[in-house]
Amino acid sequence: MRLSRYFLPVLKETPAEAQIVSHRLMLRAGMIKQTSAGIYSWLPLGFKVLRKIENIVHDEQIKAGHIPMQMPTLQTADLWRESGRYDAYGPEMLRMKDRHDRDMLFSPTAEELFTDTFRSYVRSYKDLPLTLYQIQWKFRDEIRPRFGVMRGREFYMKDGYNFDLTKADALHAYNRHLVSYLRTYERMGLQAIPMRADSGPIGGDDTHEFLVLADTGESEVFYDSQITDLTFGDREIDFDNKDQCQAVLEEFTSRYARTDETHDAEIFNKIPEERRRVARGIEVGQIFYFGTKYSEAMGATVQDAEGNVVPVHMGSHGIGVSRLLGAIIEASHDENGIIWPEGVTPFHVGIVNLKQGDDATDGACAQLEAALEAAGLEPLYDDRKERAGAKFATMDLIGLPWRVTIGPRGLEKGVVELTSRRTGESEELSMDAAVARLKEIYAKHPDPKGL
Ligand code: 5CA
Repeated sequence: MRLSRYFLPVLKETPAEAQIVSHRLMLRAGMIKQTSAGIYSWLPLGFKVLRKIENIVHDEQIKAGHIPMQMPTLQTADLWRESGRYDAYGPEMLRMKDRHDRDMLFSPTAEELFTDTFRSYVRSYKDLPLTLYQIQWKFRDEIRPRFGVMRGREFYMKDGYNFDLTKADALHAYNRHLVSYLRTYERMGLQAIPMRADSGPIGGDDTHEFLVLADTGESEVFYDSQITDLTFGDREIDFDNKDQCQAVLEEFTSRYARTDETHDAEIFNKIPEERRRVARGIEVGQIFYFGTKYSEAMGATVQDAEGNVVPVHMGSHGIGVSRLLGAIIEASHDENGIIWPEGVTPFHVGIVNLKQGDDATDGACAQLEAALEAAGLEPLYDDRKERAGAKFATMDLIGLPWRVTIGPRGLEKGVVELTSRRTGESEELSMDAAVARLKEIYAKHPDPKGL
């Protein structure tokens, strides 16, 4: 992509309405545009990151054995009356009527619709276990939408629903989700800590929220500092192996980590004082086990091996896909702009031409662009007739993790300059060596396949 042909409406001024850095940077970098309170247009750069994040979520869900599908955003109120949530949900649910005066709503979550789909087709325990999921727009008429995509009214969520014969099987599904979420967040360069939480309107007793530590987070969290030493890393996991998944759950919940909703000062104070942490966090996901709450209310049953008709055990599992952009930026930025982790960057590398219009530098930039593309990488080439300083400022703002700068002086020596956005360190090397280095870096962060 060439910047002269792209649509990247960066802002010079810092937007006054944005209170936190991720919101400011997403507006300034031309990633999103507010269209009304808590509702955003996703401009090309923001859309590109959103898609990458979505595709990582798909990759990891599919690896865990979960099956993607898509539900409508508009649903009939009748389904929600069956579960009792139509009246219980309150003003966060956006309700509307169609032309026949039928009550409709914009889905804030989809337990009812997935349970209805299940009961329409599945009759036998032999078809279990089953986990279906979607990545779809949700609407919650939040009383205080704020912080950009962090607390939107319309937001993009992955929501998954497991259907199992027994509680033990459903808890294995819970653990599978926990493992797949740890992998998902790490692939995005994030540490998200599972913390015991409250289940709210979804219901059930077992629930963990995944929190990214950040001063601007909306949740107060209490944890033992040893929990932050844990990483999932590149270990192998067999998602069908109950013991393996249970062991990961036990490991990642072996230290005190709770949100304020479930915080217990008595237990917390038993941790050695130097390890006690009170901080803030951004909730980027939540997993629930709620047993037969929906299956009993809605008649989602199967025949077991003895021929008894029994309600299935269920849970639901969410990832805040659009919120993740904000969380990643909160965790990874500096005073000049965003610093994308390699796993989610919208373009792999920026090319800055220091002397636009000069045949030799223009030619070298085009050559590098072609070589990077041939290596399977996606460069963003700043080919505008701008000062070098303005080009660097744009690159720093939009946060591509690597930049190659090409100018006449370097070309005389046969070198280009490769700069890391994170460290600011530069190195001069031949064009071929720069391509080889970038290829090597991104071999560790393959682009998600997605669906
Ligand atoms: N049905 C369950 C699991 S699929 C559910 O709705 N869970 S949830 O309410 O916890 O939402 C899942 C995730 O969506 C949250 O962890 C959070 O990351 C994200 N989320 C929730 N509300 C918003 C919002 N207003 N704006 C942006 N993201 C949100």
